[in-house]
Amino acid sequence: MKVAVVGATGMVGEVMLQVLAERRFPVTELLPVASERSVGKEVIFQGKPHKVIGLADAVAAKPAIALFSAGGAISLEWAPKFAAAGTTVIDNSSAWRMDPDKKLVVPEINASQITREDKIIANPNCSTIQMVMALAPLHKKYTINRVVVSTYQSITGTGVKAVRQLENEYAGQQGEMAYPYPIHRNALPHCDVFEENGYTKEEMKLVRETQKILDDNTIAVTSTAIRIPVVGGHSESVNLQFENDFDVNDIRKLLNETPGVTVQDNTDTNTYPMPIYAQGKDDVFVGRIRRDHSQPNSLNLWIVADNLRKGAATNTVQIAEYLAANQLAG
Ligand code: 2RA
Repeated sequence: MKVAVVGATGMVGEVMLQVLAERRFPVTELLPVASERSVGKEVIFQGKPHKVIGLADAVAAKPAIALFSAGGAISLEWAPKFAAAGTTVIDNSSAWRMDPDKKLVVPEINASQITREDKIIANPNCSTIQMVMALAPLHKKYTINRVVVSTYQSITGTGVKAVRQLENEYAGQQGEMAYPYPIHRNALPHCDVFEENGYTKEEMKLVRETQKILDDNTIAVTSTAIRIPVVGGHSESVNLQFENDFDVNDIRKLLNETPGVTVQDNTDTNTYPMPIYAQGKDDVFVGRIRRDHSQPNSLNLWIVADNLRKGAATNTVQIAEYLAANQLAG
C-alpha cells in the first residue's frame, strides 16, 4: 500500500514512521512529506533512507492513505486535495475533529463507524484518547453522568521547541521560549490558547471530543490542563460520577479486560502508572482506582499514556490498519 506521512520530519511524524515499521504495516511505497524547506532531506524507514517530497507531489502520487501530523492550517488546505485524489486521510490536527461530517476515531471504541465514503478521518487529541480508552467500557456498563479531569501533560505535546526550552533551563542557559514562563521546576496551567469562556482549547477538546467519541452529549465534562516538565507521556487525574452504583473490583475487571488498557493498581506494592514507565509503550495505563466517598456513585482514576504513541502515532496507525483490514482505504 502506498502511504504518505505528512509532517514526516516532526516529532509525531517520526513516531508514525517508527510505529508503521514496528507493526509491519503493509507499506509498498512510503512518501515522506514535509514543507518545502525540508524537501530533499532524508528520513529512515525500515532501515532505509527515503527522500522527503512536497505536498503537491504527494497528492499527485495518489497514495492510498495519508497520515497527517502537520498542523491545522496544512490539514485544512491539503487534506481535501488528497481526498479529491482518492486518498484516505487520517489527520492528527484539531482541524476536522468537531466537523459533524467527519469521524473522530479511537479504533477500540468506534472504528466501526468508518465507511468507504470517509476520506478524511480525525485522530482525537492525545489527552482525550487516553481518557476515553478507560471511560468507554465504564460508560457502557454504568453510564457516566459527569467527568472532572485534571491533566499533567508532557512537554512533547508542545513539540521540539518545548523540549529545547526545558533542556536550556535545566542547563541554566537562555534560549527560545515555547512557553510564556519557565517550565523547569514549574507547572503551567495553560495548554494551547484561552477561549472566551476562560478555558483553554486543550481543556475544551477534552469536553467536546469525549462527548463525540462516546456519542453522548449528556456527559458533563469539566477539565483543567496543566503542562509539567515531563517527557514520557500525559497523566490524568479523573473523577467520574455514574448514573448507577458500581463495585470497584468490577471496575478493575472491566478495565483489565479492555484491549489496549493495562491496570497497574496495588498500593501495597506501590504499583501505579507513571509517565517515565509508559514512555515508548502503546497501552493506556490505569491505577489509583478508588471510590470517591464524597458523593454517590463516584470513582477516582489515574490514567497515563505516551502522548506521542497511543495519543497520536499509534492511534493513527491503528486506524490505518482498520482501513486496510476492511478494504476501506484509497
Ligand atoms: C498538547 N495535546 O499536548 C496537545 C497537542 N499535542 O500540547
